[in-house]
Amino acid sequence: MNRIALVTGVTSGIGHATALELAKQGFKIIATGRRTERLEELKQQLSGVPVYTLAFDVRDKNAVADAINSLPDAWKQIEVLVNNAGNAHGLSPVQGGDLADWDAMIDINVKGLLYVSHAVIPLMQKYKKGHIVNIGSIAGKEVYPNGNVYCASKHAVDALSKGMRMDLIQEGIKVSEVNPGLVETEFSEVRFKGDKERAASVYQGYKALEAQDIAELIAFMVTRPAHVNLAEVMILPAAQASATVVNKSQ
Ligand code: NDP
Ligand code: 8X3
Repeated sequence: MNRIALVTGVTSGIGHATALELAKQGFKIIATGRRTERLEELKQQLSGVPVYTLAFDVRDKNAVADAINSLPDAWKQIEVLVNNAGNAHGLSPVQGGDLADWDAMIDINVKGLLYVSHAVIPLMQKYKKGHIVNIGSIAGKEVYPNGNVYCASKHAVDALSKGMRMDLIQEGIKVSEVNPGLVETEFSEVRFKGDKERAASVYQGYKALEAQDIAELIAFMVTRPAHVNLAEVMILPAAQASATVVNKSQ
């Protein structure tokens, strides 16, 4: 197989598991994130699999374009793009919101996804083939108290996924969206700015999803026959019914 998948945010959580799972399915991996030492670790972990690492901040549109343009020709035939890089920053009422947190969420989750897509889509257009998987969230379908800007950023991902699907259909490029509920990753540690105890409490009293659960779903989506597009999937822990209803008594 000579299929290439670019995954953003492979240095942790869902992106890391997705890179490993797609490699297992035979994809060559373009692995991106900011933490270069973790990119190198992933490369070691995938020894035997062709891996190309690109370190950039998705907020920096010039860095994104330069990184994608710097790929050797053999790596430019990207078939699958997983727009995964993203995070929540803070959980507070809008009247007490931190402007830096708001900028981070909008710049990373929304504009970053757009910058990476803008750089990769022309490479897919060349071959009239491709599959973009955007990682949205249940927070892109519902709003919860204090989730204001994070929820808005994921609602934007939801709108962009639908819009991209419409626009790219004539290019032969599939667009899918995966909307996870609670997944135990570094997500809450980032949201709560390194407060490990508070982060751990988010996942206590029930069995949260694991990054691997999402990775397997993504791998399934991108290995369907050419005529099939799993356009949108919400994946929740069995203990979760909505963004705010979680059975923590298990
Ligand atoms: P993690 O914090 O474990 O991973 C986030 C990844 O995003 C890291 O690899 C990080 O890499 C990368 N990233 C963050 N900011 C930037 C940036 N500015 N530039 C480049 N890369 C960046 O979280 P998850 O794996 O949980 O999150 C992955 C995606 O899943 C996100 O979009 C998140 O919103 C979404 N999601 C998560 C859920 C959950 O409950 N965990 C539920 C629903 C959706 P680095 O720091 O090295 O740059
Ligand atoms: C991550 C899930 O519920 O914390 O997108 O927003 S949630």
